[in-house]
Amino acid sequence: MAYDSGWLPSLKSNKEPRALVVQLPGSKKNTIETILRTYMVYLFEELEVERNDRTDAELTIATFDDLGETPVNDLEVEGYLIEKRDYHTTIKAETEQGLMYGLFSLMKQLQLGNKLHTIDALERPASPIRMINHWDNMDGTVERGYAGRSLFFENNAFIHDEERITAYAEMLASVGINALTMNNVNVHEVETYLIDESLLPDVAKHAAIFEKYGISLYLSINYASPIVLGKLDSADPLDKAVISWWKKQAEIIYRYVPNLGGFVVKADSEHRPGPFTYGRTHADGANMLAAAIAPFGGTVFWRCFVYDCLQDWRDRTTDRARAAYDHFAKLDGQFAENVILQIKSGPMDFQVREPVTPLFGALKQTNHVIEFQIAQEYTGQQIDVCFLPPMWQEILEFDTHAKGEGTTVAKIVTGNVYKPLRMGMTAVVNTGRDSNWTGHTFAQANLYSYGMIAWNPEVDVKRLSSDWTMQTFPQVPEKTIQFIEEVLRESWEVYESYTAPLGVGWMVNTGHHYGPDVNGYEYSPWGTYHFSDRDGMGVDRTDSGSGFYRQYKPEVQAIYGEREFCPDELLLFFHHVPYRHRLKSGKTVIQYIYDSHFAGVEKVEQWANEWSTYKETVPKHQADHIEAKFDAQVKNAKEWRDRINTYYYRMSGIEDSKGRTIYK
Ligand code: GCV
Repeated sequence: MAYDSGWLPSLKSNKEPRALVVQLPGSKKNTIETILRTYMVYLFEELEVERNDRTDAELTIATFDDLGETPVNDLEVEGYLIEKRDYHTTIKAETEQGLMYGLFSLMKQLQLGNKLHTIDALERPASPIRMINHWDNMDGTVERGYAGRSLFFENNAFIHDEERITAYAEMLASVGINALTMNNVNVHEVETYLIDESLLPDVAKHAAIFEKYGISLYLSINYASPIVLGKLDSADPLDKAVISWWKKQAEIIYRYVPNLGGFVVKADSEHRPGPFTYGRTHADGANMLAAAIAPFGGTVFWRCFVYDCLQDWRDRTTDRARAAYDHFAKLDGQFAENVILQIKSGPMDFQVREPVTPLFGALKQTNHVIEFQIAQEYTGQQIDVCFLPPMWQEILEFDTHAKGEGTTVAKIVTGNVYKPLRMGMTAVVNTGRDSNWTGHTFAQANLYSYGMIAWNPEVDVKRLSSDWTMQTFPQVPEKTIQFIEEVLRESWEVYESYTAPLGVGWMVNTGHHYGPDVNGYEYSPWGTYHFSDRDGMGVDRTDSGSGFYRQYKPEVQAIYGEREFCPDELLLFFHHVPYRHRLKSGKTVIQYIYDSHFAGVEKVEQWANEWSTYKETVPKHQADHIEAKFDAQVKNAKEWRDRINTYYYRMSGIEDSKGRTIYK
């Protein structure tokens, strides 16, 4: 095998030195059998899978139907029950998909060292949509990909590596992911043909593999397809010729790929075509596509990442942070039932620290999902370690106050506030053809945890880091496990400490977005500024500035709108303050900048040093790989520290109170 199986059982797992007999009575269960034969074999010395009853079976996997029982506990399509009785365990569910999730969960418990006869569970996912988005291009590149080339494409064609795609589907299904787009939301010329008869048979083959694991395949489509493929002169959503072109195309698409989940659409965003060209709204655009695929059960995911990327930096009245809310809040209730809005978690773009977008809480009659970025575009690019679940958890726990106190984002996106909307999560995935799937081995923990959080947003994030570490390094001493867990848990705040300070964001190199360039985006058209001058820095989004904070509910406005109530970590997102402004910690902004940048580098150096004592305890290829990543992270952190500290020393002329080295 050219790739490892991530956290799933593998050669390195601890085996029980005994046999296990599993019986699979009733319906077909081919996927269940495949999973058993692929992974359970690593957990027991000998494995027997039996289709008929066996008196010595210790594990039965069967639907209620197979067992002739009435379903209990409202498990619906995806839930499962693991029941233990006198050394006999049964996984029960209403469907084979439910059984599959039950089996993965059981194997996880076994991997964590629990004995079969002690395991029981009753689980149902919190929301029906648990999706990932690939940003893969057909030439084999991956936009913002840091784990090798595309799993699906090369040389403008499909690769068709069935073994790898099957292993991938198993990995995703093991953490409950049930939907996937295979191509970039920036749909270029070649990828526009993914919905054409020339490529649909290839799409169908992939949809069939993923379907076995309960994963619906979606395609990102080009809004201008009627022009590119249909040779029409317009893509106007209200134009009869356009409507009928999409209708016919949908018939063709679903003839080839009857199980296609539907489309993901990036329209009127970063130079992509969209309904604005024709003076139409995003509801017009989305609904037209939705009507075309509705007869086939298709769904349109419509992205809300719509803003002016040709802004004049001199124009202080435009604020990119306002854009998603300004465009979409007013359209609430106007979208068809099979449209789901896809909303980035923050109002800007996956920065290491941003507030939650005010669009959560503003949509009461519209299906929507939150979009996270597992790919570490702005958070270290899978070179620097940055375990993202603590950030996601903070976002999900944010109280929008939309329907009184306690209206958290988690409650909204799991459909517990405004029912009965179709809700859930999606995320830009971090995988590619690297043997460990994710570039940095530690970045696997982000994919693993995303699945777990999408299944249950209330999951204990500490458990995620420890479960992932123990499953991924099953034969490693306790001390090494503790070290890895600690690094994961601290890593987001450490990354934040040596990069752009106090929520201001950006300051990255333009284009590729790795490493520091304080003014890289300062005079650009992207709406991404820090407004530093000799007196202070930060973006005024209060009433004296863009007024963005008013998009939140009054209780939230009261916090973000006032300097003294605004949390330190978001101060510069909402306020322009003098360098000597005192944070809640008592430190001045400038001293905080110096201190956090020195501390961040020290921490990363400490990790790199400590790794040299732990590396002996993990397999050599992983030890060397992690060492190389730490070394690169130290280099990156130092560059950030010195650029930021020097820049702000030169701007402010204020000395570091501790007299450390700042390159003046
Ligand atoms: C796929 C950011 C990224 C782009 C990405 C875009 C999006 O701007 O830098 O690479 O495009 O977000 O989410 O559509």
